[in-house]
Amino acid sequence: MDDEGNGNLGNPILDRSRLIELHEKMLTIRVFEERVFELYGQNLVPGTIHLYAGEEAVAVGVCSHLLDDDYIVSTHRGHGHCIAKGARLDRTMAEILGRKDGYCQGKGGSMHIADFSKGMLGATAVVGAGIPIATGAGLSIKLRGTKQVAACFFGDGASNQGTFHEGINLAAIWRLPVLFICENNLYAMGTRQSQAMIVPDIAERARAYGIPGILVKGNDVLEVFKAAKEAVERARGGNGPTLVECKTYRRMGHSRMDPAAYRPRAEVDEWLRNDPIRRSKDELLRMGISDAELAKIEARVSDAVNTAAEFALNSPFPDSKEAFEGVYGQEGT
Ligand SMILES: Cc1ncc(C[n+]2csc(CCOP(=O)(O)OP(=O)(O)O)c2C)c(N)n1
Ligand SMILES: [Mg+2]
Repeated sequence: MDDEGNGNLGNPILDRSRLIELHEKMLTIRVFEERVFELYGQNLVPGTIHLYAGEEAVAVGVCSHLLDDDYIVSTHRGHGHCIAKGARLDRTMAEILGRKDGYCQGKGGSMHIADFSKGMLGATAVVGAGIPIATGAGLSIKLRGTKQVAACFFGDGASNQGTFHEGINLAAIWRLPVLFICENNLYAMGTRQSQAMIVPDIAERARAYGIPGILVKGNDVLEVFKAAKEAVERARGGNGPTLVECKTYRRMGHSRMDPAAYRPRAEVDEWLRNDPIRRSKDELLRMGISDAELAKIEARVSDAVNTAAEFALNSPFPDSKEAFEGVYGQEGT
């Protein structure tokens, strides 16, 4: 018997084939991010990058409940959100590399990817700016009377912005179908959460808006999956928003140039041991997956990322004549 009294090697939250899908998606994000890091080192990525490695269980656990016409709103750390929501790896990589075949014709780059065909409303470099956008998407859903939901990802730092209060308060009073997903990776750049707020758990703030707040281990994809299921069901059932706080950790510094020396070594080591992909792999092994099956997954992921990188590297840069196409401002203003 397992802890849950199941009497077999199944998992009470997810069956094996579904967990394999989630594991593969998380691994895809990890390998994709490792490739972005390499390409950045070769001077092939314009601007900077904020890698999602270490936080994969959050995007994957949430997006695995969403359909193509559900919405997500992302952040400056958004590659994982795009991939989890079903964006193509090749066009995502092309965008990061500033190439014409990218989702925004290479004009947005790492921090401004959008793919409306998959309900990915966009990333934003302005911390907290996505929260009212998700509330707006929720209002649009409610006015149109569909069963869609909108999920908004944001960090612990963003939860101290005024937009957090305004966005969640409005969603609460109008009972909008929004999931507010706080990715609490314990730092906003080099500022520890405890230097920026007194409450230890951001989920507690839900009480101020009269909505449910759920705190989960954000590196455990099963826990995130379970909490997101509850929040999606509440939203689709017309019962309003939920705040889900996922405690997680970035494997790297805040951005490519940050060595993250402000993080104590013991803390980093503990979180690296608690890696989300290591956890899902251990769970799959417990369920009886063979080494050969795991190797097949790894090979599939590696091929997919290689193909995406090749596509992006072969894509041309946009022509300077197109610089003002697809933007709101008039040329010369
Ligand atoms: C409004 C605004 N203020 C400050 C910044 C600079 N900045 C970029 S990322 C960041 C930290 C964000 O922390 P958090 O919301 O926890 O997200 P994380 O980077 O940890 O994923 C800051 C302060 C910004 N981009 N926008
Ligand atoms: Mg943070």
